[in-house]
Amino acid sequence: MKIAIVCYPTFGGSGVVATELGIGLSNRGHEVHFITYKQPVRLEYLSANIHFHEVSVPEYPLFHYQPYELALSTKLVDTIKKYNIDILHVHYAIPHAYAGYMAKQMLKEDGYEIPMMTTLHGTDITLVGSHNFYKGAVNFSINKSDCVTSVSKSLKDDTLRIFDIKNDIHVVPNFIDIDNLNDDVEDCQRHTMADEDEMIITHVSNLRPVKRIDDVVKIFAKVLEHQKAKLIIIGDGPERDKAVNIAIDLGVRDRVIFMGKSNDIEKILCFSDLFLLPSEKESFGLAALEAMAHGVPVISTNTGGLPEVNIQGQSGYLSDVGNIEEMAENALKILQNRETHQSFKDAAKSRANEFDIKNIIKSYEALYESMLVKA
Ligand code: GMT
Repeated sequence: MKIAIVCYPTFGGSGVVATELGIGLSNRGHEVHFITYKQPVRLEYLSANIHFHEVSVPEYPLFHYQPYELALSTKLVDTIKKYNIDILHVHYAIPHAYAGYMAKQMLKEDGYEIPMMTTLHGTDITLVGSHNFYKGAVNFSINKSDCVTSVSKSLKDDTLRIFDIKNDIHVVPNFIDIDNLNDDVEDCQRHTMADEDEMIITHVSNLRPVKRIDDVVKIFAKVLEHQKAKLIIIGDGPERDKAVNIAIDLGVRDRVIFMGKSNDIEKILCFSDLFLLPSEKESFGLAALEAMAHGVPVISTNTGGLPEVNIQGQSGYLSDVGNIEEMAENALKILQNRETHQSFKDAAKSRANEFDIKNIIKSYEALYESMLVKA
């Protein structure tokens, strides 16, 4: 099949999922065309069957906001026609489903029918999409999609609760490419980060308020009262300075390492002992799944889709949002006993294996096929 994928090219989870899906599809012989404003960060190489088409939006002084949707729709129409694309798959409803629908209509004028799949990722529904400024257009474009998927059951439920959705929503969970995990111990330089007797606790996110970075630092400070440890925070975003200040206030600044944005998360996860994800909302929690795949137990909240990924008392523990005390206690429960730690590590890894791309990608292919039959 020839598949056009629209996504955000940045470090966010939806862009990562879209990119990994495109790479996985290309490995299975499909021709994949990424259409977005920058080469996706996880797309390290292009090949005979992976293409990238850049959407450019030239500045014009009249525009306070550059009309990206217009440029994206135009690029979609041109690319779909030029490469004779079979399926359009947009990730993150805003504004991709809307631009995709416009492209579909423009193509129809030329007698070209293309089925569009919209994959809902989370904040496009919960935080941003539900806002009255966007809600009507998001509702409309989800209903105009030929197939809709969501990355968790919880997100499907949220979508049906918040919007007036007429079509089915298929739950296709996020995934991980287990065969291509970089688990090479040669690369695993634990000694560069911590002493032998220190535990390494990790957090990865875009440091936005929804991630509750202050809770990450507060949980860590409580753990430190009983356990020598370092906290590694990977990613960057608006809450970074706040996190630095809280670390200073709590007297733990010298134990917290801010790594910034990174494409080498695997090199940190390989020696991490515990992963913290105390988010306010999380439709799935791809960062937790990536940690688990490396055998890192997860202390998370029980919000959204996290209970569909992290299993209470096995791969980690889940607490109510803001329950810092309990999250710190559970962290210590895992870290302070070698056998317990090992059993959580094993359980995290085997739970992550259930989300292997080999199983999940077939669901997307089956849905693509069904859209082609209907078209
Ligand atoms: O907030 C983020 O983590 C980024 C955001 C995105 O859209 O890129 O992530 C959302 O999609 C991810 C991939 O499907 C999910 O794993 C995240 O849980 C989800 N984030 C939220 O729901 C807050």
